[in-house]
Amino acid sequence: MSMRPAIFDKNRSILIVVDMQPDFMPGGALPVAEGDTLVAPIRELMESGLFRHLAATQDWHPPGHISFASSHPGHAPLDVIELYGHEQILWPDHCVQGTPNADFHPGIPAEKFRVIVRKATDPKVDSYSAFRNNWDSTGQRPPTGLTGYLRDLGITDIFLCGLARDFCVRWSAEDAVDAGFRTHVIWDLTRSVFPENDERLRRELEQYGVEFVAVEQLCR
Ligand code: VGL
Ligand code: ZN
Repeated sequence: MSMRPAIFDKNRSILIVVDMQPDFMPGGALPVAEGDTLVAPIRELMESGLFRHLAATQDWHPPGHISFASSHPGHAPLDVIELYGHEQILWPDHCVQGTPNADFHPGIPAEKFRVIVRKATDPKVDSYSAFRNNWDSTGQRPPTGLTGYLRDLGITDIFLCGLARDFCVRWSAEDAVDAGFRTHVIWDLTRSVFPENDERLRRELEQYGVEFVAVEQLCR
């Protein structure tokens, strides 16, 4: 069983709340089962005072984004195409910039975030991770700037929660490990688009060097 990190330095830790937007919740365009059940416990964690530093990501696509099935005639949501040499899942139109369902869920106290990364704003490139876009036409994964921001703050430990466990949380966690941060996923404060693959996902993240913690172990 995972435990609260032995050394939890409030000054060097940040909670990153990933994509807690209505489009990823039941009734939204790309609903994640039980996504809405995370709102109250994430709010509680944000208000607990355990974390001094709070950040968020927001999926923020321009209309007609390349990741939308609607931008690829003849394709349907969840089709997989090749884009710049990598697999791209095509999604329903979701989290379109400025639409109500792209806002933070009203139960998330967004005024507490000291930094908010709006991602997937490049019309031609998808972005799951808080740290880097997916691959672009030149084969690069351009950084969002968050790594440098967090290093400048003296952050050593990143705690991730939110949606979706198997996409934006996963990619953020792997990039955080690659950037040299100790990386913790608050597993019970995440949910997957494809929960049938959760066991394998957890094993793969563990192998990658991600640590897992349950919220009640943090807040006890
Ligand atoms: C996400 C699919 C497409 C996520 C965002 O937040 O995990 N998944 N865009
Ligand atoms: Zn998206």
